[in-house]
Amino acid sequence: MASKLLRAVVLGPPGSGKGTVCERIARSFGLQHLSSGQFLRESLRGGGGECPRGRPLRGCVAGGFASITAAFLAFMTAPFCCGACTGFPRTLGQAEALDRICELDLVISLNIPFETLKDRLSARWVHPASGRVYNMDFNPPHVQGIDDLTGEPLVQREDDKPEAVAARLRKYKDAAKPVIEMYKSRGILHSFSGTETNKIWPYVYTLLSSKIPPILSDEEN
Ligand code: G5P
Ligand code: MG
Repeated sequence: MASKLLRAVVLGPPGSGKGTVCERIARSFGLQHLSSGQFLRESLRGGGGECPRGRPLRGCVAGGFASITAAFLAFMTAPFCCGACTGFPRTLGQAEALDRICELDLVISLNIPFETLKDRLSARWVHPASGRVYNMDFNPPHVQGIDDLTGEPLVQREDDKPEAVAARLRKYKDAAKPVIEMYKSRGILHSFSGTETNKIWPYVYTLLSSKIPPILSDEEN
């Protein structure tokens, strides 16, 4: 049976780099990255995504979970599914539901200026099947418009259009405030501000390293 390693969540507005940071955490510390946004997109597309240890994400939907909360609680509490999570919890209700059954070790909150978010999201391209994320400035694919690993086409997310981004940000601010306050009062909230993931990352890495031994150095990401 797998032992408990660490349960962390990464919070932040759309485009703040939750997915990017969480991928680095997953690689550097041998954890799983669970993304509720990717989970929802997979579910809408009819499945196909797999969590890194081979359990189909769509199984949660097919398995009769009534909501994303129910599905994520099942993932977060399964012994094989310890890891770092982005996008969940997103509301106080979700945070309280998670709280009732699972103790988080730490919460990372990313604070990135709005102008930076808009620029990043307008340059983001994704590989829908895997959720791999590119950015034309930050981490471009080897061939423009093509996924590095599969050779399949990349697409832009519908909700990355400027008008959708502004609405998502407003929604995030309202929903996230009480969640952040709750974790702050617990003393497990760690906030990072800046405009560049590469500058934030070494601090995140150092924080995580104080809780769990890394398997890669921070430069290896
Ligand atoms: P998602 O998918 O969770 P969001 O809006 O929370 O969506 P998003 O857009 O996926 O978050 P991110 O993961 O924070 O953003 O950011 P990212 O993809 O890592 O980075 C953004 C871009 O910037 C990328 O192109 C990346 O390469 C680039 N980048 C990173 N760092 C840098 C840098 O330093 N410099 C530059 N130039 N670029 C950089 O959720 C989607 C929707 O699903 C629903 C909601 O409706 C949500 O809006 N949902 C839920 N609904 C209910 N309950 C839940 N728990 C839900 N979870 C999701
Ligand atoms: Mg994301």
